[in-house]
Amino acid sequence: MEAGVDKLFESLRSWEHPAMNLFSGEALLEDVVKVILDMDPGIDDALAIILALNSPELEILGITTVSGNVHVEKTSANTLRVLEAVGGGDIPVYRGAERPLVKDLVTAEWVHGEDGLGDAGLPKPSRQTRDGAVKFLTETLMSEKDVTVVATGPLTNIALTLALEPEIRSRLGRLVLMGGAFGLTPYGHGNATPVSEFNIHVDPEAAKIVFESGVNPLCVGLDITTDPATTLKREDVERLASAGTAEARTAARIIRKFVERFGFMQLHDPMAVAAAVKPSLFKTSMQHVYVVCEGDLTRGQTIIERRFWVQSQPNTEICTKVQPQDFLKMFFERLGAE
Ligand SMILES: [Ca+2]
Repeated sequence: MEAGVDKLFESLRSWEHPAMNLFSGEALLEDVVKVILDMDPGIDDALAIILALNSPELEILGITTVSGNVHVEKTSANTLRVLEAVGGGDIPVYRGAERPLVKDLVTAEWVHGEDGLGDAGLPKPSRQTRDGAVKFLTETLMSEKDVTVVATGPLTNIALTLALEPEIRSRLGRLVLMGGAFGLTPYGHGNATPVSEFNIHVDPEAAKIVFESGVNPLCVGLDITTDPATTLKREDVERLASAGTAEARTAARIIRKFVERFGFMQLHDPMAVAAAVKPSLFKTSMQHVYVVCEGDLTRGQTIIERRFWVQSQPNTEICTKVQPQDFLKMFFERLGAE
């Protein structure tokens, strides 16, 4: 019987029309998307790693780290700690930018804990990260076509990569980023300042380079990630903790203190992974985005062009809606907490 199934898959794979999708929305094996995750774990980055590892639609080529929620020394160690907790220990991790391009680093221990992983006491990693995140990004994106990059931290590594090797702009499959607050929904206001989202706020010059690069990023911003319908609640921590998988238990451990304190947990970074896995869950809008680099309150603000008389090319695809139930169903299922 199994041999028969294998044969069927073999014949499907050899079909001449690779875009043919026989499983209504589910990826065929040849549709597997090669991804690099660029991140600053970070509680929600940790959940994004776990979701990505358990998404058969994605092949993770490597993870690059950056300073953001905490210093890159910690975000690098945290990436390894999460990978080792959920069986992803063989994925290469490359340490990236220590500080933003121009500004001084701003971190968020008050949100993510002193260790950046919710002070959950996850064991120290048994291996080291490798140096050279930007080198890894550049070499991989130049040697492999159509790789998707999912960036869920400040965009320092990505900006450096695009600046070093402009040809990557046309070779990149897709840049999906968690970042920005665009005012396109009632939730699209800031979290680092009243108008700025944290990732863009930390390194606005890098974000400006990325938004103006012509790669047309797909932005999963606060407009959808802070919609209360998509957040985890107190009871969800127990649901994860009591599930039988290492993935769910690790997630529960990492988010527990945050949820006890705030009463909820927004799934910013996992939603960016979901957008790479299943774009059909999202509605989007093409807009021209300006990034503000100056001002205590306005640094990192992402403003969309709304004046009809201004001729501007859209440079960004912004998510304006996610199906909350479908997204949460995917999240829980893939962590093994159905
Ligand atoms: Ca992050």
